[in-house]
Amino acid sequence: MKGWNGKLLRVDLTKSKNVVQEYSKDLAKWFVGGRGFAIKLLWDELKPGTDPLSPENMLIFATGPLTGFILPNSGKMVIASKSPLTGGYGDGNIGTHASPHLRKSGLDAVVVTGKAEKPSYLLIEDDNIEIRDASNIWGLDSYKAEAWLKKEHGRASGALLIGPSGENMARIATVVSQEGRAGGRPGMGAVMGSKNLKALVVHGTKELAAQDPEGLRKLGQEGFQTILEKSNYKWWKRQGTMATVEWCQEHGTLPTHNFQEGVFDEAQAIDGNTMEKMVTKQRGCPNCNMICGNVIEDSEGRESELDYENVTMLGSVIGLGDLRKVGTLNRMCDELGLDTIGAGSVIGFAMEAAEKKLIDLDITWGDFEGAKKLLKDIAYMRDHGATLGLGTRKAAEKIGGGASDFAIHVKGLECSAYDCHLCPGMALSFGTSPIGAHHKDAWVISWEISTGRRAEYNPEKADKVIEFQQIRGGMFESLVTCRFPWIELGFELEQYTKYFEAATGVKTTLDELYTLGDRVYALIRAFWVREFDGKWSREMDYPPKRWFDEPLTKGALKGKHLDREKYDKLLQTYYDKRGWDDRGIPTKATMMQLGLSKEAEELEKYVKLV
Ligand code: PTT
Ligand code: SF4
Repeated sequence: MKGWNGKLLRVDLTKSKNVVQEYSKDLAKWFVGGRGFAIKLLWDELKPGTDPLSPENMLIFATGPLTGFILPNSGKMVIASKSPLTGGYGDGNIGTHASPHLRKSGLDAVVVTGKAEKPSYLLIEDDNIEIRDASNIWGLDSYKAEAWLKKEHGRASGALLIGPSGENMARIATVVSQEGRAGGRPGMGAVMGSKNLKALVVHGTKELAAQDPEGLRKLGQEGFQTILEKSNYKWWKRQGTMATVEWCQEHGTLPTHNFQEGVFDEAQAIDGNTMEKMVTKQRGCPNCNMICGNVIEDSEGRESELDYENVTMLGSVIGLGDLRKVGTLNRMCDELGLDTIGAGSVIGFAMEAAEKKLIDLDITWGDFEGAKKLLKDIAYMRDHGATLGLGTRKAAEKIGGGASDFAIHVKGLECSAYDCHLCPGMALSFGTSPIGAHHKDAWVISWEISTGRRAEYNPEKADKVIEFQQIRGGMFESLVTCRFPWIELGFELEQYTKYFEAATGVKTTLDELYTLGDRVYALIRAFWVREFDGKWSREMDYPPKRWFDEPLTKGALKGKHLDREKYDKLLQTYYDKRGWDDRGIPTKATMMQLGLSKEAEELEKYVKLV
């Protein structure tokens, strides 16, 4: 089984034991890697109803068969678990040196269960696997803790770690690496903290075996060259994801003041052009020649690595029009290990709740010092932060008084930075994303707007959402490489089938990889339904209420809002095309077609399948 190492590491922190296991060939064949592995392992092994913050929950770090080879953008990894933020399936994708190192240690994945007696970190150095004492770095921010770990284990090693927010189990805590990479928005950092696990440090030196090493080497070389020759390359290197600020402002989709508006008066002050004048260096993931992390000096003279989501959620969403100050909030999130999207969303929510006098908090739109204080309070789960750190949905439920009407989330995961008052396709993407409101699976907004039919609810929008979910949510998350060469520069998708064949010796087609996406999606949906004990309805796939009920009051889109009836029809079209029933549950026939007959049987214990 070349390409795959065929082994995963299981660590039980309660018993302080670990074992390297060979996994079945079927797992590789049907679920490939990354997200595919994660959902299959969670489905098979996690007891339904497990408390996400209990020792029994499983925390999975999973690479794919392309990870770590010298191929374009192959330094990524999926981190997955049952989410303490949503109660369903959660994962994130992070670029980190830990990814190639894990593969070079002879492993494809690590599954962590249990809870260590005291703060610990997991060390993997090829076959040497140890659970080590982390008491001296527990409580440190992620920058300081990573610096200590690198000193101890060498700069070349890779580390994944949590900051204080993960230790305190803030539900919007993420996993961080390399001072500016983050992954696992649905509270993966809190799961790590609940296990007393501060970090995972990996150093692998073995050779990663491919079926056709020479062919793969050539393909990789050509791939890197093709990227350099793409017409968009130079523009990408200038602004990376930050070009999206200007684009969203122009199209009225830049979320502002907790998604009340789609334009921000001070957008220019936080956009990519402003950033270009401030950039001091660029950083990125391993095996990448189009690195996109733009570093600026923040308002306190420290480095901060910017991305579109970070800047918008900590800028326009909270009414802050000063890029260096936004940079400071962003840097704090990285240090504290807080997801910037979750953090910006709960702060925007808190500002609105304060304005409406639903909470006794002295904070107003754009209040930089107030936002700084809230970030710390959330990370340490104290004062108002103890409520807000539960995430927007739960905080709103606790606060009451109609606060849920302006809690911007789907299934408990805060929306990433796209206002959808007039983007039904993107709203459908948020509604049906397998982890809650994340743009990562189906970023259809650019297509939707550029076709000039953004206000329509036509069936092509459901098709596009599904196609993107197959490519981005299925294929890239399971092969585990960065999708940016394809979506940002137009790198050819067919190349990935060639990489797959040269790495594993298994011939595949894009259609087969799309079917893999459908399989992964059906099983993730089954997992949610099982975790909700069969109590599932289509309302779970609705976008935030605000986009239906509160029209925009500013800009060219003034007066626009989503139409509930039309959205519901579009959702039905989506279900029909996916072979899911009216509740949004895969039918028995769909499950069988995807090779999930055993899983369908299990699901029938919780809900009657159509
Ligand atoms: C991702 C989400 C995103 S998506 C961003 S910016 W983006 C935010 N980044 C954060 C951050 O930084 N610090 C922090 N404390 N919290 C953050 N939360 C937010 O998390 C990221 C890039 C980006 S930048 C994107 S879109 C692409 N995402 C990919 C993906 O999901 N899959 C894939 N196969 N390739 C991808 N390539 C791109 O990677 P989550 P990274 Mg991230 C600092 O994980 O949980 O999915 O949330 O991984 O290494 O930082 O690269 O405009
Ligand atoms: Fe990482 Fe950006 Fe390169 Fe993708 S393009 S691998 S996110 S640095």
